Amino acid sequence: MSVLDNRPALKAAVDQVAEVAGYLWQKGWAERNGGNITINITDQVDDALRAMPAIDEPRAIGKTLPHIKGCWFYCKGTGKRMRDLSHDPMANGSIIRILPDCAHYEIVADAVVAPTSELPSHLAVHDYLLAKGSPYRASLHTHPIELVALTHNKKWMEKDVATRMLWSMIPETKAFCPRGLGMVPYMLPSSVELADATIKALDEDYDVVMWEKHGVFAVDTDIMSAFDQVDVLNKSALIYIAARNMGFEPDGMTDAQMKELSSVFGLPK
Ligand code: 2HA
Ligand code: ZN
Repeated sequence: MSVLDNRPALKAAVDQVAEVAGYLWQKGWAERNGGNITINITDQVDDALRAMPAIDEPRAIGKTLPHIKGCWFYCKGTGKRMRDLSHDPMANGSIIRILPDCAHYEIVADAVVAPTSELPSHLAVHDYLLAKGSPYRASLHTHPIELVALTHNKKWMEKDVATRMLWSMIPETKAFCPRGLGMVPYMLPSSVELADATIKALDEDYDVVMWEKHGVFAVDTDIMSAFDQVDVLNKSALIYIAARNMGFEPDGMTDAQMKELSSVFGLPK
């Protein structure tokens, strides 16, 4: 028996996380327990699930987050591997509900799997998204090799320098990651400072934020769309590297070509 049984909408959302977790592993972006995924599943929770008792004691989030009061999330488990989650999402992640005090949560799932160590920062992002009235329900943290490599050079950490280069490698990147890549300087993983800086960068109007020498954090309506934004950015980084490996600096699309793309596709920047 699983809480996903006879709940096709909830099962589809969790299965999509499992599918993305498999892609992260295949791409080499998810060594060991690297990366995190959380999705807001409140809309997929029915009354019967709402009435189910928790399977463990309430735990503190470590923050008070008023906008996620009563919300439900599927979260990757702490220390769990994406490659394991891809074939057994309920043994490597769990479903939690936020208690009315907005500072504690409890697990309502098949097994007691403690959520990701990055839970406070992921939940703070979901809280921010709901406060803003955003339709985004998914957040993804992963370690895309080529994008992380870019951040080891100060030039690419300057605001929108990497964005312009990545957008200019292939038209799809600007079309499908239209807000570009925000940059957050190195901060300790799991720290409150990193969570706050991430939310600030998302608020400056990025969907994908780069953590210097660490990884990306992406938000979108669902987890597949968040993955797609990171995937197109990393594809551009690969094209840049391929050109450099052929012995030249790639020209990139011209400003006029980018402008035309933005006006035809109705892109925001
Ligand atoms: O949870 O990638 O940054 C594993 C991580 C933390
Ligand atoms: Zn990480």
